[in-house]
Amino acid sequence: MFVENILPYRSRINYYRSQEQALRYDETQSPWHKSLNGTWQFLFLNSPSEIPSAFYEGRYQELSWQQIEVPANWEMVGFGKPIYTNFNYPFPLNVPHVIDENPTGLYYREFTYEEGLGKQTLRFDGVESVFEVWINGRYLGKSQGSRLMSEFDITRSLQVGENQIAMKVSKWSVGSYLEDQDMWWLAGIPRDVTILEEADLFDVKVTPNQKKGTWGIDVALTDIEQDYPLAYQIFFDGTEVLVGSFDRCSVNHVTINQPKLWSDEVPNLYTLVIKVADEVYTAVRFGLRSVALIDNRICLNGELILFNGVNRHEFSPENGRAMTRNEIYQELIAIKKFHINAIRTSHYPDIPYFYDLCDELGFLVIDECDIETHGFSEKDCPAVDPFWRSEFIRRGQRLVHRDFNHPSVIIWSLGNESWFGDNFVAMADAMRAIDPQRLLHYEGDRQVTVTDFYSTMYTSIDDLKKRAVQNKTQPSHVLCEYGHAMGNGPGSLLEYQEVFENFPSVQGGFIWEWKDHGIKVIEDGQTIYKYGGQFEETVHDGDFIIDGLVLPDGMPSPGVLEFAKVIQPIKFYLAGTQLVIDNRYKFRSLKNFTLHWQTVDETGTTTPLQTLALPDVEPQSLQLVTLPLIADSQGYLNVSLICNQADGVFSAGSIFVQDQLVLQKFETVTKTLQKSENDSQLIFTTEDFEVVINKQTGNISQFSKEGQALLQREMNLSLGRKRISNDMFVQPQWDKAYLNELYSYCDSIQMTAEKDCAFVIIKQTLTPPVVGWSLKLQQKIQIDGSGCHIDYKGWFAGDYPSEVPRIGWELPLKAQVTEVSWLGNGPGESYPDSQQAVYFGNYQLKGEEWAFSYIVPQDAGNRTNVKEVKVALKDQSTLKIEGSGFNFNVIPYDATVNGRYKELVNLPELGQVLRVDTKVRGLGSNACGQEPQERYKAHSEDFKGTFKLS
Ligand code: IPT
Repeated sequence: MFVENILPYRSRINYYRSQEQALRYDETQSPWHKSLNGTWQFLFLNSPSEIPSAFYEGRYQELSWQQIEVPANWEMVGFGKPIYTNFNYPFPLNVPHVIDENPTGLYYREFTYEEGLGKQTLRFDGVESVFEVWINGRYLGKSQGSRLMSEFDITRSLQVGENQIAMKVSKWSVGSYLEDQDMWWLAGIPRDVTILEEADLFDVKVTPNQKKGTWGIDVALTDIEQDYPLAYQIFFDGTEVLVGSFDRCSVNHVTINQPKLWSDEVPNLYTLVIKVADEVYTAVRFGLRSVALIDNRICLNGELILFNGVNRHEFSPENGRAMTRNEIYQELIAIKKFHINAIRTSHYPDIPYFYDLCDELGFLVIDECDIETHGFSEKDCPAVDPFWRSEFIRRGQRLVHRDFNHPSVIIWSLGNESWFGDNFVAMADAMRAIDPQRLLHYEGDRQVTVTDFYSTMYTSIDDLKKRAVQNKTQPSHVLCEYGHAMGNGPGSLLEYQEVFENFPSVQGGFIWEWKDHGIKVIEDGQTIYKYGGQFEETVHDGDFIIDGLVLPDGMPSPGVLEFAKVIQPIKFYLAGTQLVIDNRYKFRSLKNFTLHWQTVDETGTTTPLQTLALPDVEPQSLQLVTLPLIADSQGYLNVSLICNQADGVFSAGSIFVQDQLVLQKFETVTKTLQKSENDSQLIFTTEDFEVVINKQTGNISQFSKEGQALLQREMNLSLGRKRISNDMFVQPQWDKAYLNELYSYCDSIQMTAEKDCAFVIIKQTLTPPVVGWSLKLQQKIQIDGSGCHIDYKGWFAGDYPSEVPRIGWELPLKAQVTEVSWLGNGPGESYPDSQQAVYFGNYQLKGEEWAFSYIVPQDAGNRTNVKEVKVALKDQSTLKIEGSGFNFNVIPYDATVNGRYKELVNLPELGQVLRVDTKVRGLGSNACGQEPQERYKAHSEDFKGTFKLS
């Protein structure tokens, strides 16, 4: 019912006449490749029942033909009309029947055939949606699966001299039930038709592999009667790096010395050229790369992948799905220029040339099968109906075979929006049997039963974080669609990106979608782009097809500029008077860039552009760069990296990345800085200060001033406070969540240190015992002669309480506080909803005067809107804290408020704990009345703050 006489599935093989030709990898230049693209005779009918008998009887000359080009979707060249639906089917759901009103095209052409090699194959890269084919009047076979390759053996059908080929193509088929993608319903022959001259090698499959530190490839050869050995050569960058011969008809292992790995960042490609017979060569381009789950995380060459991707439909406003090579090339160049690293081929396999370019340019591809049954209800969807089982399996197998050799394809996707059922289970098994290496994706597999990771669409940031508690046994989460780019949009991309970058289990996503697919029409001399409902469709979904980051003609929208900035692989920060460059690439260092910079003051006046040659910056590392002039500048700093020479798709002289930073007023105290490190600590020392960072927890474990250590134990971010009487109803929830006992793990530390400054980025996870929630924290710490600057951001994850008593840092001191002087609200205490009797100013109090003493001890002593505090300690040391309006408090050590002080409370002499809080909950009257108003609560939302210790 689905296919007849098609050849067994295999890779999309091509033959060349010489080794040089094989290396050029352009099948269209090979004499063993005869294209049947071009002008065909065409007869367009409203239904297959109108097909004249002369066609079936091979009396082609009797028909009154029109003409059409192949490849083309016939609706795009004046035959029939396109229909746009999102998930509704434009025909009745009556499986397996096909309506009689079924636009059908008869195709016919003649071609000359000269004797070639021993075997001839007729290859169709895609016909929508079903076709039958005749050679010289004899029926050859049938196929469907619109975006899949079908091949037929025509060795015995051809004759030397003139030949005829005829095809019947229909828009609707039983296969259409599986092709309900959100796109235009189009028909015809939108992809290449080719006759291949073949020698006796049927298939070559190259699998990169890494064993015990060596890289190589497994080459699986499938032949028919081939005599061995077969000579091969391997080339890299046009140079032969290996020669040898394959001596058996199965899997041959080849080791590759000095391997150059493939990645989306550095797409190194090798070419394997096999001499199959005299003047017959085949070539496979391959990349050495590994794709694997490591602790459930999706990794490329051992490094965590972050998908900064787009969904891409294959569509051109002029040609529909019959995109030309040039259109595909221009589009991929544009995508690459926006630093997008991944493409999901929504929702079907693309034109083969697309994958060659992805290998070459460096994209991570989720290669999606041609299955979507969105318009069915879950109960009777094809995924659960045994009728469709074999076709699900067949489509999966055809996809994996066809694209097997492409390094860019790292994940197979079973399809889109088709619910879930046994047919997907069988399909996944069949795909893994052919390719056990790559990972499987399918969004409909909500329980991750056959797939390798969890995939959802348009999930809210809150829901992403709810699921993202740190747990190695939990499958990763990828948003196969998010950021709906319809019309003006999408927004909130930065907030998504922060979650992707800080939660290793959330590995990024794919914007819906790259391009608007309007159809270009010239009306009254004006170019317009039509969408659903503008072609007299009865069922349609309007402008839901105009939902891309770029317009139909490729014009970038503001949305794509925003996306490119948000995902930029290089970030910039200011560390006082210096610039920090953060190279987030996993595999490529930054070489050959010039930094351009200038400042912009509050009136918009810019300083002249300055340039600076950049030092090389290693992948995943930070680099401090001194910009001498910005010391007393105010306003903004504009920076950009300019390519000194062509860099991938970027031409020499073009802007690679850019940013604008806010200049902070900065006290410059230049003191020599020393850095040292041991297994558990990073230590930074200047003449006046020493900062020690605990590499296990990621916290500052000691801050010393003039040789005197101030901290009793490490600083830590905490949420608890001693119960306030009016917190009596909310406190039990906080206790249940173990809010007062957060343990800290360091996820990563990055550092750059120059002679007078160090800059450290620390990512941490804070977790309570027992319960399933956590906090992600990111600290940027700058240490220099003026002290230690801490800039932090945090995100709640998992099943966390919706509000907390406070959010901020505790600094457990060694010695008693004798005096506090501060600039902020005072002199008495204040809380967010109780601040009328305090006044901003400079104040000073003795340690014992700090907090009001309630009969029932409870949290007291908070000061709001504090900009600067000086604390004098009993051991004669002092500590200064500066910030912009924080909450400040001095409290006694109390293990019930911070479980981490348990081991300290019995010490003979203890200091106090300083708090520098970004949020504090108001007081309210809830013991008997109301909770604090919402605006005075400390909601468990993303938070941030900055302060300086000196
Ligand atoms: C989702 C589809 O997968 C995609 O093809 C597109 O239609 C998109 O929506 C909307 O533009 S499905 C939706 C029900 C989330």
